[in-house]
Amino acid sequence: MANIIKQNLWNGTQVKATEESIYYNRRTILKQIGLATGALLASPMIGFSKNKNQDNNFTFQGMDKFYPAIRNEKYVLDRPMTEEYDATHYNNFYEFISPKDRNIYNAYKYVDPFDTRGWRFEVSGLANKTGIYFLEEMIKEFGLEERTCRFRCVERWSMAVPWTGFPLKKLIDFFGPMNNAKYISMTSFVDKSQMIGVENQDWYPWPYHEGLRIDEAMNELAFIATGIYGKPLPKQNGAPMRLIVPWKYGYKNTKSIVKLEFTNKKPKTFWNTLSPNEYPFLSNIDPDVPHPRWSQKIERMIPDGEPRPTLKFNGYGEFVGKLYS
Ligand SMILES: Nc1nc2c(c(=O)[nH]1)N[C@H]1C(S)=C(S)[C@@H](COP(=O)(O)O)O[C@H]1N2
Ligand SMILES: [Mo]
Repeated sequence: MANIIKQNLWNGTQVKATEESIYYNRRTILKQIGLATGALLASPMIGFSKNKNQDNNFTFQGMDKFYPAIRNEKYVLDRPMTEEYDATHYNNFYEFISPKDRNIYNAYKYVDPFDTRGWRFEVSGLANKTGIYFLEEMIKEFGLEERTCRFRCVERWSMAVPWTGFPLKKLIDFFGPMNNAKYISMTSFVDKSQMIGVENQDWYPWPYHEGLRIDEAMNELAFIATGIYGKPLPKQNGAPMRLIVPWKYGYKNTKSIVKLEFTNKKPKTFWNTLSPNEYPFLSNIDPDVPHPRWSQKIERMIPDGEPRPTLKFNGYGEFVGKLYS
């Protein structure tokens, strides 16, 4: 059993690594050839040319009235913002890997059946308030702000984007965890009939799940994103609510959350279950701690693969360093 899981994890990683380089190459090629070679552009590469009018698969879920939100200027970037097209098409979302192309970065093509309207999530465990809540009600309760953030995947690609949402701390304070709540776990939506990757990849421990220590979750940087680029999240980016913890590797950033639980036990996590040595619970970004199969010293900016030195805590040490001293 362990072998089967391992086998598939490695396959999955290969798919990711391959598609990552294909993405960069397509963009580089497109730049080099410009628009001169019509024949080539009629190939699938056309999907990666910039078309500002393109329907970006946004799902307004009746919540567009909350956007855009005012930007919180406290959180500044040290690099150019990633283009909206790239951040909303170069995604990691295993629930939407299709057996038709096995391409992790084609998630946006397969999200249509995913119904995110009228979103509710369940809060359970060691808290004063528990139950099922409408996201829309929570947005009214907490309000929305925009924040620009660096975001880095363990596979080394990185981007810099404006998220819209509310601090996770507001949500935690609302539910009032008890003193013995030491962790919070987060679980993603799962449904075979809406998610082609779930239907076809039964070796993964669905639903996707992750967790944080409560003190991490209460840090001002931990954020529930409901939007990106001043609009509600497209489905492929984790609509309609996902976690953003920018000092941790991308896989901690649970998408399409339907359940939060306050616990006194360290929650299991999806990737840690699959490969414990590669995906530890904390997973703080650190150039000096290599992944067992690659160095983390350098990251590559989407879309052109421009290298940058990895920063400890992704450059957010002034906010989160004290959590780990
Ligand atoms: N439910 C779910 N959440 C997920 C993932 C996933 O496959 N399923 N992938 C994670 C990984 S590995 C990364 S890098 C980020 C990618 O977020 P993005 O597509 O918005 O850039 O989502 C994370 N959250
Ligand atoms: Mo990732």
